[in-house]
Order: sequence, then C-alpha cells, then structure tokens
Amino acid sequence: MINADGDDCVLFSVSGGVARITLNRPDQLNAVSLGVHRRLREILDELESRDDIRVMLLTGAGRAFCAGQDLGERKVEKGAPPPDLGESVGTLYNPLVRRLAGLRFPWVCAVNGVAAGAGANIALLADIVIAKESARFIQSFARIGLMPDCGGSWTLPHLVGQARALAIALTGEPVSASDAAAWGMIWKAVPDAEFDGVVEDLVSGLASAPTLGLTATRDAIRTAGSRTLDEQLDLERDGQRRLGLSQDYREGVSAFKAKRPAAFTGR
Ligand code: T3D
Repeated sequence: MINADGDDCVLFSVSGGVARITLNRPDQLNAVSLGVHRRLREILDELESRDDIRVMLLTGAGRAFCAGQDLGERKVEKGAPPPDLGESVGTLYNPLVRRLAGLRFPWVCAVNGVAAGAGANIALLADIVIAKESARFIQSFARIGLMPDCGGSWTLPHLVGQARALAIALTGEPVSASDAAAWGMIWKAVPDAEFDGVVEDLVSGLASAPTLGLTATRDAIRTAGSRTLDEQLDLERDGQRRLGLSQDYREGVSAFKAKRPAAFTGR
C-alpha cells in the first residue's frame, strides 16, 4: 500500500511539559492511514525517550476527532485480493494501543468532534476523556461487517457495563457526548464554546502536578479489577513506599507546611 501522507498528517509539539498530538487529515475526518500510523510511531518513540513530558494531549483538527481506519486504503472491489485485517490490527493498531496504555505520564483525549471505529476506541483509552457537547462516539464497525478493535470490546463493557456495551456495538448508533458522560464512558461533555479553554486548564494543571503519583494512581485504578482488596492494599503500600521517596512528596509536604503552592517537578 502507498503511504501518501507527509509528516503533517499528525501535528506534534512539546511545551511546558505538555506533549500535544493533533490528528491532521481533516478532509478525511482524520481517518487513520498508514502515514498516521508511521507518524504516531515516531512521536511515541520520541515521547518514550524523553523525561520532560508530564502530560499528553491527543485531539483532532477540523470538525472530527477521528473516523477510524482510512477506508480509502481498503481495496474491496471485485477481483481484489482479500485483505488481511488481522495483519493490520496485529502489527499497527495493537502495538499503538499497547504503547498508549503504557505511557509513563497521564494522557488526555480531547474529543473535538465525531469519533468513529478505531477513532472512538483510541479516544476511550485515554486516562481522561473530555468531549465537545456536539461530539459523537460511534462503534461503526457494525456498519461495515467488522467487530470493535483497539481494545473496544474490553474497554466498553468495563466503562458502561455489558448491556450498554452490547447495544452500542451491535447497533453502531451514535452516542452523544452528553450520554457518554452520563453513562461513565467519558469524564465530561463541555459546551463547544468552552471546550478549548477547559482542555487547556486541564492539561496545564496536569503538567504541574506530581507526575509519579498520578501515574501510580492511574495504574492502580486501571488494574484494580484483576486484584482482590487484599492484593490492592499491598499494591498501595508498595506504591506509597516508592512515592514517599520522590522529590514531589517532599515538595508537597513542605509546601503544605509553609502554606505556599507546591512546585512539583515530576520527580
Ligand atoms: O482495516 C483495518 O485495518 C481493520 C481495522 C479497522 C478499524 C476501524 O476503524 S474500522 C471503521 C472504519 N471507520 C468507519 O467505518 C467510519 C466511516 N465514516 C463514517 O461513518 C462517517 O464519515 C462518520 C459517521 C464518521 C461522519 O459522517 P459525516 O456525515 O459527518 O461525514 P461524511 O460525509 O461521511 O465524511 C466526510 C468526508 O470524510 C468524506 O469525504 P468526501 O466525500 O467529503 O470526500 C468521507 O469519505 C471522509 N471519511 C469519513 N470517514 C472516513 C473517510 N475517509 C476515509 N476513511 C474513513 N474512515
């Protein structure tokens, strides 16, 4: 397959501890092409090699967040060789999902518009998902004869329970951002006019927070379902032991005692 996208199919910048990633193929509703996969791999390589990132923000350019796999890359005409979508999922999407799920800092998905297929399920992987009120989440796999991927068949029932997960995935009906928030699928839906400001406040707050503590918190909560209370108590003990040695803990307590704002460094 030809990779026609240049580097600007995904925009990337870092400032003030915030890594900003913007899917940038607005004419295709930011559908995920081979070029997008390549850029995301390069960006994640860089993020994983740096120690100055405190939070990552993923969003989309234009009116959509992401319409999932670029269907323009799928040749289904009569006579075309049958596609091996397992190859695509196994070598492109699954590694992407595993890397996003294993980031050493919290990440936010700012869903600025429709999120469909892989686009919806990548968004739902974020530690905090915030959406414009006008955004919609669509498990569009049902409309083209596929099943949810990018972890959606795991994430959805965890987030909204089996009854809603099944109906959402089997009908492919759009879920409004307000319903998604009410059902616990995302953190909150924000009026469109306020969205950019709310997202900026959120990420700048996270960029000056005690990163090690946040990441330990995220990991403990995400994996809690596979442990007993007893096991979780042990994990919390071990986590506090480790965090108690961090510079940020010392700074947090010193700042509290001195009645001044803490200046956390993420160390
Ligand atoms: O293949 C594998 O590797 C397996 C893994 C699969 C993962 C997946 O993500 S499968 C699911 C793929 N995605 C979809 O099925 C969603 C397809 N898109 C839509 O259903 C609709 O576009 C939306 C519901 C997202 C938005 O609808 P609407 O009416 O707001 O916009 P539109 O008019 O349909 O789309 C606007 C343009 O974006 C249009 O191009 P045009 O006609 O203006 O030149 C449309 O073709 C393009 N576009 C939208 N989605 C995709 C896309 N182009 C390529 N790929 C897309 N997924």
